[in-house]
Amino acid sequence: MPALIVLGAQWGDEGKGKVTDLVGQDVDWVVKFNGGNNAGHTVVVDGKKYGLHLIPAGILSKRVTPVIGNGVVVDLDVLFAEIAQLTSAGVDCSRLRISDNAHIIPPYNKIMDGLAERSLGERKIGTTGRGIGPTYADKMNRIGLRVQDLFDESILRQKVRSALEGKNSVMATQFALDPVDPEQVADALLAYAERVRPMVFDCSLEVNRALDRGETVLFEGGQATMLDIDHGTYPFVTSSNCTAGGACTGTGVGPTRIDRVIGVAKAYTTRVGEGPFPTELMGEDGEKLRQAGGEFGVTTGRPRRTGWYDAVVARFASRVNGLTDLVVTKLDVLTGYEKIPVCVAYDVDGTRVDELPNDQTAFHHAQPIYEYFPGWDEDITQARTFGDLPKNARDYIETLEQLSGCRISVIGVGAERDATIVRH
Ligand code: 2SA
Ligand code: GDP
Ligand code: MG
Repeated sequence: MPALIVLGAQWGDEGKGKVTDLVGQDVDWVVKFNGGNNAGHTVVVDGKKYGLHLIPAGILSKRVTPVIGNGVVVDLDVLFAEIAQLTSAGVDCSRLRISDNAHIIPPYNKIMDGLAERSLGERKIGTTGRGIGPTYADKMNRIGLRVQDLFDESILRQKVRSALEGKNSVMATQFALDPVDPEQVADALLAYAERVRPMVFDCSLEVNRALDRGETVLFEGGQATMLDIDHGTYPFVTSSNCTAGGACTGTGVGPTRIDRVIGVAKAYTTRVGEGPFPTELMGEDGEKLRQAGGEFGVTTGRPRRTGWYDAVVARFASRVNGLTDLVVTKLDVLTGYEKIPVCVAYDVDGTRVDELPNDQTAFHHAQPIYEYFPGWDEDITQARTFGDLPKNARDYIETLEQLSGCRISVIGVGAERDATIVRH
């Protein structure tokens, strides 16, 4: 299995960090291909909890070279704060590599993120406020700053000045804010240059060379399929390609080199931020699942919206990513329910729909059609083989597998690295 992608199959926080860490024990490289410090992964190893945002979860495995690919957006303050935090927790960060083509999140884009949300008012996206959207917008607008610009002062200064021309005028005219001084921004970024330099490399060249040598590479996706800028619930999405194609564009590795695409889904569903969510539970029922699953944002602490497993979303994720495997996490959280509903299709204005509607209004109107499956009361957190699970839990997994159109290879029954059942 030389090259595999691990990505989110729902709206994020499926437990990709844990899966990457687990699979990362057996790979040589972990390459993050999209997103930035909007991501939040909690990984628990030997009872110790690590909160990761920008640095790939592979950092926790000693044999891995962790890489921040060209598709990632990098906040340098966060990068060095995270390195300092991990180092003080005893994690060796000296192997970290960063693509010279990765884009930098300049401080003014955090301001722009907040202003954009303010302007949208009730139609706001519910972003993490980390400057992600404006930085990807700058990239597409060809006014972005790349890591390699840190090593050419005059180019960097010129780029910051020209990016700020338009933004300062928006800030002044629409929000009565003082202009941001381009020279101060450039000074602050340039101050990082010599610390960044030893980490910088040609991601495409080196990762392809590693594959040529027969080394194994895990491509780590941030956010998730339903938050993908092209395939997600636009405009309530993040600003990058979180789906499998993003692993190629975000690293410079061609699709013919990828062997497996692993989607991670919870045994139920969560979403943080605004936007449609057909199986969402409101009130007490939603709160019960939130508490049972500890569903609070790792980056912002926001309570996550919770709901039942949506097999329509899973089938969609299988299709757009070409999934070879599904990992279902947090099965333990469903212990104690008498009956577990699973959304098998939608009712859209009186018509049954089996595939995810592309039409945004249809998706906003989608009502879940549930089938109900018997639950279990036994504690399953110590189960380590499929046979250790109670029959109803096994049946639930087999039902999800059949409805999702993808084999379920791995099941999570707890946050710890070893609280995992490998099936195939
Ligand atoms: P942004 O900041 O521009 O990427 O926000 C756009 C939408 O993408 C969602 N988004 C996320 N959804 C789930 N988890 C994310 N990471 C953190 C975590 C979230 C947190 O792991 O818990 O701590 O709040 C993440 N990052 C972005 C976001 O909610 C918007 O809907
Ligand atoms: P990511 O963004 O996809 O990496 O997911 P997060 O780390 O944001 O959220 C997943 C949460 O679930 C984390 O707190 C994990 O420690 C936890 N977790 C992962 N897998 C399991 C599991 O199988 N069972 C339980 N109970 N918790 C899990
Ligand atoms: Mg997360």
